[in-house]
Amino acid sequence: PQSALSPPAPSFRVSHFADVAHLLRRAKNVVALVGAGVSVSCGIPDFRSAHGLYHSVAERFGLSDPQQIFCIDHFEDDPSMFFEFASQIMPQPHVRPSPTHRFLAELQSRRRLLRLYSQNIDGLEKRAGVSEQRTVLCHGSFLTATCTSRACKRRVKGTSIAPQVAAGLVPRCIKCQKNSDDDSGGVLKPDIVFFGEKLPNRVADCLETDIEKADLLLVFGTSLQVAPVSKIPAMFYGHVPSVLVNRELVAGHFDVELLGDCDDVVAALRAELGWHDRSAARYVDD
Ligand code: CNA
Repeated sequence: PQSALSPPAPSFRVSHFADVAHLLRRAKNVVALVGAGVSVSCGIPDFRSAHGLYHSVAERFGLSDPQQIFCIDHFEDDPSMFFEFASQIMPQPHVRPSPTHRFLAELQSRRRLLRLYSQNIDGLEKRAGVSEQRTVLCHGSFLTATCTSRACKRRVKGTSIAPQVAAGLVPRCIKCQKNSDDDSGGVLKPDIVFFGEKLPNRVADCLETDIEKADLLLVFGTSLQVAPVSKIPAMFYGHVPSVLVNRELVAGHFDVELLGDCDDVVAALRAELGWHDRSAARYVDD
């Protein structure tokens, strides 16, 4: 079937488009799991690729293990390193969703999307039009931030700390500042999930019902190296067909592996499906 595809025609190691298109045509309850790879074409680097953020972080801060910057213990000892870096991962208002984000929104508008589990913190799935009800932000988001002072725990909107985060400064809680003698105030930590923190309850709650209902699993742009999200695909094996779309092979037992850039794979799949209606996948802010 590859020869029958419209351009772009990427070079995939496995070409099972007709099979995947067939599954998509019949599917009514697709579960999608995405990682940083779906936002790379938007100009947001992933973590673990050769030009990923981990390499720049390791160089800039001289860390042997760049994951340290996202460890909660490290953050509690010294949040300044995280905030020096945070502007690079904070969602920027000018960034547009990728064709893959729009494809996920298209699955929703074609009433085929049961749920999108996203490990990303850039908010681009929402900007593409995937509803909050259909989305599970497994690693939280920058939409809100919480005061780390145990006595306070005040929650604020992410926009209220955005200027400080953009400037590389540690945002402090105004409420704590008013009550403290030394004017310091608790650190306002964006509500993204650090290593050592629990995932939001919504992940387990949604999985409980979605595993029963799903009829297809699509995994896009993730190295599947971060637990416990890396364990999600295995929960669906055997119940539903599973498809990996990624630049490289990752650990797992997928029924189909489409290797290449996810935007190219999506374009080829849409061509195979005959989904040419661009209005089905419009940006919400268009
Ligand atoms: P990762 O470990 O960096 O892996 C990314 C994967 O995507 C790799 O296997 C790449 O080969 C693959 N990839 C890169 N570009 C493409 C592409 N264009 N098409 C297809 N595949 C591609 O990132 P994960 O998401 O697996 O790791 C989980 C972390 C990364 C989560 O906690 C995220 O919060 C965190 N992260 C998020 C963002 C974001 O929100 N955009 C950016 C960077 C990191």
